Amino acid sequence: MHTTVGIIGGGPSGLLLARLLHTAGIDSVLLERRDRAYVEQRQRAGILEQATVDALRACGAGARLDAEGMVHDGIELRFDRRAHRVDFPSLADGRRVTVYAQTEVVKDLIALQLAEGGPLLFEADVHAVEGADTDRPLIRYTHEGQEQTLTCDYVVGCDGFHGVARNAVPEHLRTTYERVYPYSWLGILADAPPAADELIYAHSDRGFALASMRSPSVSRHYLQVPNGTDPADWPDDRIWDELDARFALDADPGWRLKRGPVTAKSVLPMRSHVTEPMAYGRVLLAGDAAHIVPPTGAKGLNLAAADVIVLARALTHWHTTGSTDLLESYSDTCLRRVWRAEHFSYFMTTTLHTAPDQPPFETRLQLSQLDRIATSHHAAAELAENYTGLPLATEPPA
Ligand code: RFL
Ligand code: PHB
Repeated sequence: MHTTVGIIGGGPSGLLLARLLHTAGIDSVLLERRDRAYVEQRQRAGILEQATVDALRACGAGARLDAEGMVHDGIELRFDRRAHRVDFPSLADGRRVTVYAQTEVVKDLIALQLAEGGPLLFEADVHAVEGADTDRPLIRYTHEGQEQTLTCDYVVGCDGFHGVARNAVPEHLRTTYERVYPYSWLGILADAPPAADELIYAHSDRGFALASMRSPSVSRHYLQVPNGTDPADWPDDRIWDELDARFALDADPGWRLKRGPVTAKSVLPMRSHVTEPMAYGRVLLAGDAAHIVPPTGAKGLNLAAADVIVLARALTHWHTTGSTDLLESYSDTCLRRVWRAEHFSYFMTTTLHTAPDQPPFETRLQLSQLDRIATSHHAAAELAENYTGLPLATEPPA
């Protein structure tokens, strides 16, 4: 089998790329190792930047997003037992974010691609990418018990952090930057109305907490926990009590989260990771395959979308003009934005979490920084601009 663009991985980056290419009249084959139900149920991110929303609309996946997505104009920061709201439109040039779960984005993109796109194969496990430095790179995969090969003009690795495509960049040309954090998140889904109209990020002397949502009747909350935490050690009542303690406000001592049945519970470790470059020959990497951020800045899914928006433009330019200019600058163009999001995610994470054995000096610095955001237009604007998403660069740095 041959295709123009072979896409490995059916997460948000692979699915959105397949749709953007389809819209541009470029054929692709998408290979996903898991089954459809697994991919559609994986609980992950929830915040979409405007550029992500625009790309989903442009490729025909906007209907349910527009009907069910919740547009948010800000977030609340709680620290030192007080609350401060960061207003996005007034600080960041009218920008807002949309709360719409990754699970729903993935469901919408899969339904569209199966209805009117190129082949999307589930349970197609890729084990090798060969010939990156030739005109005909090749993907080897197993599907329905058979060994298969797919030759391509270009291969895009959208296969996440544990994927195989990254190995197509020769080791001596690859640089990896990484930071692992000394804490994890315990995340829950609950059949309970959200805590407030907007998300609440809390710094407390008991650690970080985040109150998010999936719909007017479903909440998604997170607690900082030690690495290696077993969710079984956290019965529902313990989770709710701890969330309430971390969100406590002196000015409103009766404030409590709305409780309800907990329907999912999991622990996720936190990591920052960048692999450079994001391309070698005719193999290009996008999304978590090339970079990971800790989720505190809500950037992972949006960075994945930004990569494939830039990549779809570059592939379309090549397909219509024969010029590989934009493909050659793809890695540099993306990495500039990736590093900004890496810094913002690191900043949000290290400002809001309390490390084990954190010296009191550092806690005072965190509180000083949060107070600065609450009192300085410039400091708040810096947060708002990064949170709502910086403009998509179309050119590499000069
Ligand atoms: P994904 O979503 O990991 O998709 C990669 C896909 O590739 C498939 N795959 C293969 N397919 C074929 N052959 C192989 N050899 C393959 N190897 C892998 C996988 O099955 C999978 O379907 O990457 P993508 O598309 O780049 O999208 C990135 C986002 O998913 C990710 O950045 C965010 O979800 C990050 N993230 C979160 N971000 C937030 O902003 N808020 C969150 O609460 C949040 N929670 C999370 C997360 C990431 C997690 N991971 C990756 C462990 C929770 C988790 C658990
Ligand atoms: C989520 O709703 O899952 C979510 C929201 C904001 C974050 C991380 C996760 O920073």
